[in-house]
Amino acid sequence: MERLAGLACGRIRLPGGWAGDTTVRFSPDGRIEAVEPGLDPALPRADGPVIPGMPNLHSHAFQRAMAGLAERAGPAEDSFWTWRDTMYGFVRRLTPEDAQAIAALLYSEMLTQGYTAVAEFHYLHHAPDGTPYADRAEMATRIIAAADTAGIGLTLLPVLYAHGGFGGQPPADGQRRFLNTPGGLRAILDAAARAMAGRTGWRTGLALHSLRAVTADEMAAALDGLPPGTPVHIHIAEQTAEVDACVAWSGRRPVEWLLDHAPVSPDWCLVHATHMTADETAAVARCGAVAGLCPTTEANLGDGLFPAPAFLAHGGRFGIGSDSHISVSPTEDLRLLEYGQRLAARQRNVLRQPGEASIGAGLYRTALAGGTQALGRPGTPGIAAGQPADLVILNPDDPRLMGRDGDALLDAHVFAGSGHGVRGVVAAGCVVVRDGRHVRHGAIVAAYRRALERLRG
Ligand code: NGQ
Ligand code: ZN
Repeated sequence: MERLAGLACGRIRLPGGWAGDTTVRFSPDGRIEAVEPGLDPALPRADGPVIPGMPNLHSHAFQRAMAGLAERAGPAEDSFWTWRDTMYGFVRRLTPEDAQAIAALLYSEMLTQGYTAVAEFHYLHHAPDGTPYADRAEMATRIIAAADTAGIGLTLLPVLYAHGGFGGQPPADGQRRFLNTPGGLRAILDAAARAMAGRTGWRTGLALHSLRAVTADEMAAALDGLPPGTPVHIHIAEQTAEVDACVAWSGRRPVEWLLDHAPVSPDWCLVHATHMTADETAAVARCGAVAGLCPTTEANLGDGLFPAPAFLAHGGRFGIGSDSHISVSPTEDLRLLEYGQRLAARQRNVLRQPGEASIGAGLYRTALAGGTQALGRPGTPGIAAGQPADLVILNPDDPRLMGRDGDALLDAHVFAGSGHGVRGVVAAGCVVVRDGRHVRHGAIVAAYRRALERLRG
């Protein structure tokens, strides 16, 4: 992949707002070194307006290959839980090679849509019968290899998954590939951290699958000794049945229980957090954790609506993720986030950010900040010195974007349907998307096709 020394940009969205002629210089390891006024003629020229790449804060890569396969009505009422059974059936046959091919395809798709980094919530650890692979980190290594192939930034979150329900219930058969003790998980984490060393912006963190999957003691053991600044992600309060089961077990709702029993801080990302009371909503906002919103998956699985207006009113932070990858588009997820609220409130322009009239630009900026925080990337989010050089070049020839400038461009990019809005993408200083295509498209798609054939055979 071509590594750039920088980019000369005629229009660019910087942390402080839109700017004209600007030079962004990259260090040899792919970080932004300086942002300077003027166009350096020695550097390549961006052939469209430049915006920061979006972090994707929640992904289960393997699920991309089952997108669309759970849209057939079953014998009884379908739900999140029947979808989950389909997913368990799907992972039964998946090999490490398959997982790598699917992840590489997915990550290349993310890049072409303008996601430049991903937090992989990785729980598919073991062989189909639940035996760890000879290398316990085999599956983690496949994710790392896939991110390398695609050239996306990676925050790898090996997931602690130990039980099948609240209070340490035994796991189901379909969950065997996911299971670890805190010690087993730590081994995967350490191996992954070694394998990932040296890549710009890459890091590990820790995930707890859900309060259904870990006991209080296991959670404490997993968190013990984690350096401050390490991202900690957890699925929480996605489904009302989960809330009911949590109350039946503990007398507390999931978010309430978590805030009482865990050191939830800005290092944490509460994925979904759909079902919260007003008090829970305010408390999560106040503690500075990021709400990890995945609107297309949450809609696809019939979760419910996140209380976004109240959460934002309390200063809450959020980012977006594509989760099950029923959609792999940051603009589609941002749009649905706003549309869900419009449908519920019967209003327009609901999720406005303080001091910002533009809904598209406000959502983009806020999700960028929340995603950067959730991926464990310190510093000013976006196109700023010290950050990985993750830039998206919009396509001024896309009719949806023609004649638009500044925040109106972001409003059109987010809201005006789908098109070919992304022309080029630079991730950690390397050109990964050119003319709307991933630079390794052919080889990545061929490997994906072979994996699908294997899975079908
Ligand atoms: C997952 N996905 O782990 O893939 C979950 C479903 C579960 C979402 N929550 C499985 N969207 O929660 O047990
Ligand atoms: Zn998830």
